[in-house]
Amino acid sequence: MKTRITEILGIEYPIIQGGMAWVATYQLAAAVSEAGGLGLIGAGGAPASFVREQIQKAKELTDKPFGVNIMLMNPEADEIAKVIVDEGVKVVTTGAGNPAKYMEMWKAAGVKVIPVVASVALAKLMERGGADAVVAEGTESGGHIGSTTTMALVPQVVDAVSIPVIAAGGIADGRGFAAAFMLGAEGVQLGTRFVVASESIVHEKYKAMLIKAKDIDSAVTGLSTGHPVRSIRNKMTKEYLKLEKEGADFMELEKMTLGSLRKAVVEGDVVNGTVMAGQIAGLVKKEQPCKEIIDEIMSEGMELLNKTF
Ligand code: TUI
Repeated sequence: MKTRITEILGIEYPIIQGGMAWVATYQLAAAVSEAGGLGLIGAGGAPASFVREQIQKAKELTDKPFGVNIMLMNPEADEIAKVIVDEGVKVVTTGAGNPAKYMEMWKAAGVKVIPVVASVALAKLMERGGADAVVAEGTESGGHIGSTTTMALVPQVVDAVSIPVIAAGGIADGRGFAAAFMLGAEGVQLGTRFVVASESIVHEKYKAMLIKAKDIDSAVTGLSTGHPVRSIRNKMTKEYLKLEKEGADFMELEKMTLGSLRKAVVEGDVVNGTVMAGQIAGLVKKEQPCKEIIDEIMSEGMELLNKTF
């Protein structure tokens, strides 16, 4: 399958693995790239030195292109932006902000730049700034989210820009893949499905919680702070939402979430930690290798796209 995304990125299948903080390590990124998709290392809140090591380790595991996702609220975002150029990373995606100030440096170094956007306005701004593509991410996603659904967002972004659009949010199988293409997307980005991949280093209790999760098991915290985050409902989200309802101040709420994703991913504390996941978690049924996930999505997706009614 050929789309502008496979061409620009030099990959076999238009499937991108989300750059999830703590989850998207070099092991996962390399496995997805080896399987013909685009793997991403998620910089999350990590220091630049850690991101550099991750990039170097990924290079040892694969000769295929992979990328790095920069979470723009990271205090070391400026340094990480430079590490990407230094290490010759081919693709960068950005989340949770506007990457305009790095665009010139990345473009000059030949890095493909793909900002994640949750609105038409930001998509247009990114296109004007020189982005090679955008990920239009709906509110069904896990982690930091916008408010528009994938179904509504993707076709509106497709109509508003001429660069290719990658759909994200609520996609986990061949049906979601086919639906995204029907909306005009030329690629898809999946997060939740790859969290439970065999190559994903997240704690087994985190994987088990996603595999058990149903359609309505996620909650959105942080609406009052302007940084909404979707995760699986647990003691942590209950307490956070209670404090939010009581009108707790920003610093008090922030203190609660500090280190909470690490707690769930690394320590397996899925009670007091933050178990970020998308609304599609109910569709994620088992742990499998990245190659199997990608092959399954491609065969099911292509069959649907070729079907005539
Ligand atoms: O970034 C994400 N998802 C994330 S980041 C993350 S790390 C984190 N941990 C705890 C609290 C907060 C974050 C976990 N998941 N997705 C991409 C995305 N970006 N979704 C929405 C946006 C976005 C939101 C606002 C992009 C831009 C924006 O504002 C633009 C501006 O002009 O500032």
